[in-house]
Amino acid sequence: MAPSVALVPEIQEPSVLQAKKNGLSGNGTHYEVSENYDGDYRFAPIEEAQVSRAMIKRYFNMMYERAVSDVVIVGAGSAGLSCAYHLAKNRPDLSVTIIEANVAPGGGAWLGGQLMTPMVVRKPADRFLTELGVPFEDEGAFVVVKHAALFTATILSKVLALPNVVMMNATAVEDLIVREDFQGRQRVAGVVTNWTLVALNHDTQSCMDPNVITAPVVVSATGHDGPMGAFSAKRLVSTGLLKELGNMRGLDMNRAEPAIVNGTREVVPGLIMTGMELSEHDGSNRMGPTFGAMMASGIKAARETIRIFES
Ligand code: 48N
Repeated sequence: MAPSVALVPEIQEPSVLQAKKNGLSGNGTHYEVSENYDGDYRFAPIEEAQVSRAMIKRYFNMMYERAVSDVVIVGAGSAGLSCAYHLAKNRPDLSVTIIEANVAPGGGAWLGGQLMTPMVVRKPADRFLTELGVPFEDEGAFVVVKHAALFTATILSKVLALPNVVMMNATAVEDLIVREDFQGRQRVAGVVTNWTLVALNHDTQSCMDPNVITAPVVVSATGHDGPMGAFSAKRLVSTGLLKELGNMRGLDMNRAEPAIVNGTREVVPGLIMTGMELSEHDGSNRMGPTFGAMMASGIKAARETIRIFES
């Protein structure tokens, strides 16, 4: 007979925790909060363990649930966030999991060019700014958002407010799950993750094994620079799924932006590539400090993802 699995007894909150959950102070008396900024600001009482448990319960439940996701988006820069927004808004039934290596998502979209803050977006990509409610100044063929962070903070807040989106920042994708599909083709079927600080220290500690998230579609938006730029494109080469990197070409705004948007596609079965990572994969030009192609490429990646789920 299979040994009965002793259920972990429900954690008994110390009575003082229960008391505080019920709006009582530790000694059972009711507490008062006060918003008196003249020296008598009072918070509701709390036990430190309540804070730990509030975080742990939510984060690890999310990790447990998203171990199987519908779509994983690697990289929360302007392309990845534009993809997440369009995808999660148009397909609220899909679980969208964003993996971002930096503590701060946003990639290169916190600044315009050469650390200057205004963000240039060429028409027709200004329509996405209007959809998001990001104000801009109209200069004719292009528009200017007064601070790049206004775009990034706005789209980030809207993406994270969508119920079917979760984001794991400070978390790196350090490999791809690649399986043979029923047609005998090599297919990307998810990602291999680790805390970024761990991923950056594999040569200082041995055997810090990763975690995995499976998904039928992975959208890679890892950009062209930074400590892990063009991650998936490089991994496709090292696993033999791509013969060689195209390597990003010199700056040519008029060639670069349409090439990135029109080139956004499923580069291998199960992996859609978007944004500046595509310039490294395809060998297309860079566009420098103009961001409309990132937004439009992200939207196209979302449309390609939806097409896969609807095919
Ligand atoms: O902003 P980026 O780098 O990438 P995109 O493609 O969203 O936007 C690119 C854009 O900012 C430009 O480079 C502009 C248009 N300039 C062009 C030019 O000619 O110079 O965002 C990529 C994100 C970053 O936040 C990284 O931290 C993250 O991806 N990332 C990863 N996250 C998880 N796992 C990884 N392995 C990984 N690698 C990168």
